[in-house]
Amino acid sequence: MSRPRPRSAREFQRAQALMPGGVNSPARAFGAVGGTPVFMERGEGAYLFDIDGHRYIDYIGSWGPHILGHRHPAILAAIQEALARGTSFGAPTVAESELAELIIAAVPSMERVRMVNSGTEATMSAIRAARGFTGRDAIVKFAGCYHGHVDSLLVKAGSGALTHGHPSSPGVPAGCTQDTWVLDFNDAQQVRDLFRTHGDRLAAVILEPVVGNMGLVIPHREFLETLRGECNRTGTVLIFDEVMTGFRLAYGGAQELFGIKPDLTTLGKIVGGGLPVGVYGGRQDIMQKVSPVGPVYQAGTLSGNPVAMAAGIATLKTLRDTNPYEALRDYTRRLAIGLSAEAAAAGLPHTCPHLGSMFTLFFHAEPVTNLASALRCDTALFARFFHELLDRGVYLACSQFEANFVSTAHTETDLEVTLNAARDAFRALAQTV
Ligand code: KE4
Repeated sequence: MSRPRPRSAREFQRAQALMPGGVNSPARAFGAVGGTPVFMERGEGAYLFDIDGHRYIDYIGSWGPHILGHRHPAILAAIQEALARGTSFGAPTVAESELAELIIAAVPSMERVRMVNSGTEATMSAIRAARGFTGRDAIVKFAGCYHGHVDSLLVKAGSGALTHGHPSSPGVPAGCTQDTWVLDFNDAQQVRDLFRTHGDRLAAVILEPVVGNMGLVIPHREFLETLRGECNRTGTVLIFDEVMTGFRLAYGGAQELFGIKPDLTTLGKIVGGGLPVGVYGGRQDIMQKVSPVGPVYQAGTLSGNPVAMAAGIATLKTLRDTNPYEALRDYTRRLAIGLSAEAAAAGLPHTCPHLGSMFTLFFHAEPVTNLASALRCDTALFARFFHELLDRGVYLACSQFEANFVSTAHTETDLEVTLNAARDAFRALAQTV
């Protein structure tokens, strides 16, 4: 079944002599699954096409942005129309206000927003705003959650940091993380214990309200409610990092789904429609601390770039006006149930949680509820599963510790092809375990 990819192999060799690992983001390096990363030439709807001429059903969607599939006509038209007026002016544009209005209408907790260029910038800036607002230094994160490569948050991080085995990165001085507490996700008692002893010192808690960066880990409602209550009691800023879940799980994100209102929210991925956009925002009294109205400095040459704004506006308007979330949930549910049935038929221990248009197939029989349980997955088996699917034209996230994404472009035929490929892949695995 192997699909020869000689051009990817040659291009990877070339890239490795130019960029660390031959990539511009470790998540793409196939570090967790081995083999040579596939160099892509173009995307179309639910599909990616590599430089060796192979087509893949794409469940990464550029790690989340392409909820509407590749090259959605409304997004392309908006980008082209913006390009006709220029690429960047270093001055305010109407498009920034238009995207801000769409975000604020979709996410009521975000009373004021600031555009930046990546999820990392958004989380870094949100932490700074929370510290500036409270005058406190200590922050709390959860093991396995990934919030971008922010110094103070690269502690027991997920995603690529987990995949590449460096969840706490060298190069980050102790001074950057000495004020970072790391608790276990979904452990409400740990939260209560920490807040009881240190609550008045905590500037912020930051979490992925629904985790994608351990693979998909769904929160216990009590955990989220405890966080909200403890932050209310101590004046700690509750930050929902919705870079992945924003506009993904619902138009209003995970906070709409779970009915929990954070003080600050970070966004990325979908909000830029495939172009570089991050956003942070929330309570007006906190955001008023941000420069130039307040003393918390944050800036960016290309922040609010008009071409990226146009892509974000077109994406959000399309999601708002078509409301595809029920259809996305239905496809994802049937896919996850089908994958689980095929894995069970092959006798392979697994769980396949799904929520909205996100899913992960874990090679671990018990539910994955936190980092410790995620680390019990059979990552070697996952790596083989990944390549069995890849060689059958199905492109999953190249790590056990990532979520997969369904788009509005995925069809019934794609679902059938995916499940047939998974059945054959599981059978191939079962013969060797
Ligand atoms: P970026 O700086 O990569 O735009 O966003 C960082 C980030 C922040 N918060 C959450 C919840 C995120 O998932 C991310 C980035 N996600 C990874 C995939 N798990 C991006 C892929 C990559 O690093 O190449």
